[in-house]
Amino acid sequence: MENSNQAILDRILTLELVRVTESAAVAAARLRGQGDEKAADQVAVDAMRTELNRLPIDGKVVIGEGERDEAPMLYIGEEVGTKKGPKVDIALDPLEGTTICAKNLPNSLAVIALAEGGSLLYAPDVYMDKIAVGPGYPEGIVDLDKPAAENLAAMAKHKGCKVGDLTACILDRPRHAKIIEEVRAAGCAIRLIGDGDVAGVIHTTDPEETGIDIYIGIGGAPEGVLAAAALRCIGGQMQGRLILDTPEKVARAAKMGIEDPKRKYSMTEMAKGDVLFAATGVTDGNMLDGVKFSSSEIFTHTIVMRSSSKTVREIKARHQDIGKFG
Ligand code: VTB
Repeated sequence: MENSNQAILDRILTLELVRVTESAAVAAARLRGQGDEKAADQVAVDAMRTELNRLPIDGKVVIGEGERDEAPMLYIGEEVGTKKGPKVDIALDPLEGTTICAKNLPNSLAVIALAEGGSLLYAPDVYMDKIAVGPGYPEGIVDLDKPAAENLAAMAKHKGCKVGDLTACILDRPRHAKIIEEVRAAGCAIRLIGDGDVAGVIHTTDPEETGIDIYIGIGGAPEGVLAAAALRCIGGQMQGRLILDTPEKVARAAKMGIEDPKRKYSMTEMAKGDVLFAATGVTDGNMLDGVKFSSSEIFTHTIVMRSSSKTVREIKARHQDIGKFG
């Protein structure tokens, strides 16, 4: 398989993907702190789409900016790429954390995942209940359906530390009041984040660097699939369950092929097959630096990885041809 044309192309694509997220990140970074989420998102979408259409792929957006009638660009089902290349599914978020970018707070990212056609979960834009931990734990160490205290105790036992030495990352939302209370009662530290749970999940893969051991809570389902794609590449465990709490959502999900509305998905069920993932920092974050501008250069910091080889590359780029970013 590694010597087939497809595999060689995928290896090249891994690096090509960097240009795609770099371009979106630079565009969004120009609008950091401007308080205009929509404008920042729009420029990121435009830049990502332009770069994607240069890639030698026959790509289909499966997780994108929204349904076709609500998103003019990078909508679910849009075909991208030169069409001269492998059939691939694409999940993307040109600006994950629009609010954090608009406020210039940490951890907004430009993100993309690319996988063999048919291997990403076609998730509707609803909420997903998620739990994620990084590599190094035995399979099944945590479970979405177990109480937080039990999950945290199992992690601490495996690590040989106290629950109080662990930190959980949770989106700061009223819907999380109960889980926050449970985690605090267990003695675990919490980092409450305003937005950006793709970064929150990825941060579990390097607790020493990020200070995050586990991600818990309800965020967007599209972000869940993107995060699962990332963990597939670095290692770690994740489970997700779509929140289909109205007949309308159940019907929408059914149209996308989801038969069991209560199903708990493993990481591999959300992103199977060979997956490529890239993220470039827009604002400074715990793992990635944000874009930096000088009069003659632009600096970007990107993480790019591939599930089949588990290679994780960090690319710090200096762009002197700043005109290419428009
Ligand atoms: C998360 C987070 C996103 O939405 O998925 C969150 O990753 C969940 O939705 O950055 P609510 O904001 O409705 O709670 C974002 O914050 C924004 O897309």
